[in-house]
Amino acid sequence: MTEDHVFTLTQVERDQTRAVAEALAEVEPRLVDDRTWLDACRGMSAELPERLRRRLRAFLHDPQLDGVLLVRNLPVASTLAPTPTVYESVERAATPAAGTTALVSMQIGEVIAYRDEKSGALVQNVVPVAGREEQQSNAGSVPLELHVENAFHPHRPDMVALFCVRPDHEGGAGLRVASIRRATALLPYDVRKVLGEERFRTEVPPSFGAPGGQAPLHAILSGDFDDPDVRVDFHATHPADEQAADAMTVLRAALDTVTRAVHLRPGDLAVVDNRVALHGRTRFTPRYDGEDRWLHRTFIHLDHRKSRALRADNGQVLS
Ligand SMILES: O=C(O)CCC(=O)C(=O)O
Ligand SMILES: [Fe+2]
Repeated sequence: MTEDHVFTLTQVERDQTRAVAEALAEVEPRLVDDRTWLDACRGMSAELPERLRRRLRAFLHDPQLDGVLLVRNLPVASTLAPTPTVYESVERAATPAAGTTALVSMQIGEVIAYRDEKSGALVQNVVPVAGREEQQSNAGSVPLELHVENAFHPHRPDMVALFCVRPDHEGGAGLRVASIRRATALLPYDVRKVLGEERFRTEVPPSFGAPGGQAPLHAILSGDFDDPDVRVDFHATHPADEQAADAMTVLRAALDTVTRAVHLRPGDLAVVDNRVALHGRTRFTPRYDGEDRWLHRTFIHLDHRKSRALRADNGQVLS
């Protein structure tokens, strides 16, 4: 990958960010999901370094070919708690790391969550969980298939932010990112046409109370023919007919060709544009010793109003 997608804070900018995150960590009741704290976070996100805010603004205008922005050299804590080990772990405490993740996310848009996923918490932990190694979720450690986040959901995130708190022991775990903007050029016209038709279904996870019956048909590519949005999860999306299956196979090969692995280091925050890029993860070996790989994750909507009917009291959680 060219380095166009990387933005590195200077030491001065890092210190400036640390000061904002530390001030935010003092805001009562020091809970991420609390409305008062979130209001403070939204406001304080305007105090992030100007160069970073400009870069985020440019990324919102155009996510470039890769559909990912990697912000490096954000502040990290000098002492860290052990990596959580439980399933569905979330970060309710407004630690500086959770605050940093929320500050950058709030500068991009509105942080949202789903009542039916990770108990509706806005900052979630991505950690390996013993016994779930083989699972196609962020608790696993086998390769995680490329996917658009919550591809089944009509109000899926526009952006996904992943902040590295702690890397895996061997530094081998890679966040995989594949951009449809890069893959489209590799797709024959006829394949693109099929992918643009409602010939695919994406399973709804049981936690979202899958209504009896089949998930609705949807297209994988939509919008502009030459610069489409993408909606597919290679674990959960299924073709409805043979031609659709063939088109998915070609799409998958094209995405595999353009996939890049990003090895996140502490203080790195990846912003993935969930409309034009898929993400996944390479294999790694957890030890479950409190020092395992640990990311904070947020979901971001760019037009909060669109999901208003699903959010009680104009809060952040969709139900
Ligand atoms: O572990 C990773 O790098 C990404 C996991 C993932 O897909 C997610 O948390 O949404
Ligand atoms: Fe994901």
